[in-house]
Amino acid sequence: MSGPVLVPILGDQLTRTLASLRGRTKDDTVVLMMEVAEEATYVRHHKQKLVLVFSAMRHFAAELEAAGWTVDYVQHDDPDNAGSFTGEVARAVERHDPREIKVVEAGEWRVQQAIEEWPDKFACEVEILPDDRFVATRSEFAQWAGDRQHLTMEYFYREMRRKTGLLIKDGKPVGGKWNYDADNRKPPKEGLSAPERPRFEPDGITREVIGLVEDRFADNFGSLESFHWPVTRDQAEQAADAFFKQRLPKFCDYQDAMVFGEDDLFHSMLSTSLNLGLLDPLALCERAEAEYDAGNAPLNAVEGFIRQLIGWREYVRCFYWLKMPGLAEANELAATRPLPEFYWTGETDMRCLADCVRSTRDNAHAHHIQRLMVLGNFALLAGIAPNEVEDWFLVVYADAYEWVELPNVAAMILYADGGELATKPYAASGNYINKMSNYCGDCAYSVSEKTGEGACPFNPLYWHFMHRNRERLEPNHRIGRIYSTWDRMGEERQGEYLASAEAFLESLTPADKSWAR
Ligand code: FAD
Ligand code: DLZ
Ligand code: SF4
Repeated sequence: MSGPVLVPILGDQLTRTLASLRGRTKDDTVVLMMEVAEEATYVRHHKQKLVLVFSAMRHFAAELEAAGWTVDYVQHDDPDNAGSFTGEVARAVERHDPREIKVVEAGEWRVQQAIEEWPDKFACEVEILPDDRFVATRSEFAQWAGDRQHLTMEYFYREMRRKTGLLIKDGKPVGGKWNYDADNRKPPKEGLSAPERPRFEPDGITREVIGLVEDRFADNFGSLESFHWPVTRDQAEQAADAFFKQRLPKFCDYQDAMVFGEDDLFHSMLSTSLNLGLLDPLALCERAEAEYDAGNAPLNAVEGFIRQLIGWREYVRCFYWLKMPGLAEANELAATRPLPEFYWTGETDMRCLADCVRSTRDNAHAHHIQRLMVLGNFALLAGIAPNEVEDWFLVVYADAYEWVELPNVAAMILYADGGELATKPYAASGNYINKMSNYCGDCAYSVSEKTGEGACPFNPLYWHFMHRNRERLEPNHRIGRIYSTWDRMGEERQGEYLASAEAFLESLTPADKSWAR
């Protein structure tokens, strides 16, 4: 075979310096990009995610073509579309008779399984390259994990600080501490709101994709009324510039705060661009460090932002690859309750949950603490089956890919991995939500009431969760002491908590599973 080199680029590999493009000559390469039904339907993605991925792919193809690359682009509505990556690569092999296929490994296990079959399926050479857009390699992480019982993120993060040299001076962490998280828990002040972030009006390409999604995915979850995500590298960089100028200084002070109707506060809103490959995480961290060096942002903000990227983001990716495929089936706490319907409709009197679901539906986004301490905490306390929660989180967010979603859902919020990632479950009663938000004041439930019909449901659910998981959780020294409080309550009070929780759980309407798959 003497044809060109075929370079398939997947929808979350929209990076000009991708390993499969580096060093290639343009007249000897055909880039293949494929909109395929299999990816659009393995779960029923939020409409904004579909628009985002298709629009960003089409813009990226145009950018490559403008730079002189040959791009073979297969659209979703092409009548000959084979519907899968493997099927489309097979058709491209027929068209181009390539001498070699060079592809960067997939971000998700499901897709990587398919790619690993290509060397046997196709007659030409197939080279699968590591995705080097991350700081940590999978083998480096596996070595670090070794036979540690807990894979504490903080220690991994320190390794990444040393590896990158970020906020390191003379071999020591700048400011003397590795982590300033303790300074990052300010409750919201009255009237707290963040500066507006740039919103990008849909251009012709995006409008065409909106038409496609409205036509073919009309019944999927979510609103398309306001689609403003960055879909090109230029737009993503504008969004990053605005974050560094306007939000970074307060990024950490209010990182755990929640305000009714304020959907992103001081968060960066950069995860969609990062996960598509439009932004480079290391370059963002270097930029954050430069803001600190220039005196434009305090150390706690800059360290916190860097920790999210070279700490948590890198850590969850490596954790995913270390634990798959078992992680997708993990259910340490044997949780079996169906997902309640209000996760889709937002129809609940719990004001915190209603607001988080509303933001999720309108924006395909909710910020971290809403995902963790409201939506996630409720699923944990109520004992929702991990597969149902995982599907929901994979469907509803524009930044959701299994490599980042699954560790956060299965291990961080549901403790389904048995505590390798989180040393204790992130379980909290209404008190926590009340302290960190302004949700409770106008809620139909009373956060100060512990049991009975009008009590905040998080209060009895918290004790129901602790009680039913006692055998597993009591030996954990980080949480075990809570049981002396429970025991001191006495049987009558305990009975009131358990009866209130059970009455509430009984009242939940299960969701129709067809929302997700
Ligand atoms: P910021 O608050 O501005 O944080 C900056 C960046 O740090 C993010 O853009 C993200 O890239 C990274 N980051 C922060 N926390 C995490 C984390 N726990 N794991 C990985 N990266 C992190 N993030 C996703 O990208 N996709 C998901 O599908 C996803 N699902 C989640 C599910 C649950 C239950 C939880 C608790 C968290 C999840 N996250 C996910 C992590 C985090 O909530 C989002 O990255 C963040 O809300 C995105 O908004 P932002 O860009 O404004 O983040
Ligand atoms: C999320 C997504 C969707 C909805 N559609 C496509 C697609 O049609 N073509 C494509 O290349 N990528 C798509 N993606 C992103 C992929 O799911 C993503 O690249 C894989 O998760 C990588 O493992
Ligand atoms: Fe949520 Fe409870 Fe507060 Fe209502 S009272 S907003 S349910 S935490």
